Amino acid sequence: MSSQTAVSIFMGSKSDLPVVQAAADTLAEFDISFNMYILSAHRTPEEVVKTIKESEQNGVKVFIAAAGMAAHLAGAIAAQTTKPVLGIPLAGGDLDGMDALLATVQMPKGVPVATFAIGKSGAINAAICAAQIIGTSDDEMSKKLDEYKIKMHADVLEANKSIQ
Ligand code: RP5
Repeated sequence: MSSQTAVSIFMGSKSDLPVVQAAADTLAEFDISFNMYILSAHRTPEEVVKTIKESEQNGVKVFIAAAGMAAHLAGAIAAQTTKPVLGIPLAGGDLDGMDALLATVQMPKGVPVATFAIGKSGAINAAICAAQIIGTSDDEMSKKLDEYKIKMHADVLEANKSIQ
């Protein structure tokens, strides 16, 4: 484990990794240091708490948590930290992610979890939001975010041009 890490990504199961990888890849695009953990609010609750504390000692500024079904992981992390917690609801159960979306977004007052779209888009946006949080006190990160937006704009115009 590195001594200074900006983001900790938690996911509830190894089965979540293919989607959560999009968050990791996006953080890497922004050169943000992170650690990733497969730990479950229900199956390994003590290890979740221990890893939150270790993350904070390592200087983590933002937590990202992805889980499906009852999806208590983001809320369980928010219960233990005052750092921002970004929740990614995942599809996988019979309810296709609606279960995880509601579980992640419906936090009681005083314990916020910023909740993103279900699945890969949510994973990417959670990572961009982590970059934005870091960018509030880091001009270089803020510049990278400006460049990201400019490229997105150019890509859409290019796609439009390609079908004319
Ligand atoms: C959640 O239950 C996990 O985040 C995962 O999305 C879902 C199913 O887990 P597995 O049964 O695939 O381990 O806790």
